[in-house]
Amino acid sequence: GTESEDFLVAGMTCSHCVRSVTEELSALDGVEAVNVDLNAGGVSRVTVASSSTLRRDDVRAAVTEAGYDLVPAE
Ligand code: 9UX
Repeated sequence: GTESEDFLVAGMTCSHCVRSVTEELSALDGVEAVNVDLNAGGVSRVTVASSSTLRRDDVRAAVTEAGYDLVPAE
């Protein structure tokens, strides 16, 4: 089934940032939906719904590719 997982991403400040991160994460295997709760200039919560288990390294790589920083797990 589909499960959602939250990640924290720093550095996003506008809707274009949101789109970049969403597009990169959407390209990962099994990802069905991405939601970004934008906190401009701060840390934004990114929720990823996936039908397969997400690997944190893959998520980090996608966020980095988009130009932002995955915040270490809480
Ligand atoms: Mo524009 Mo959002 O450079 O960082 S994409 S503000």
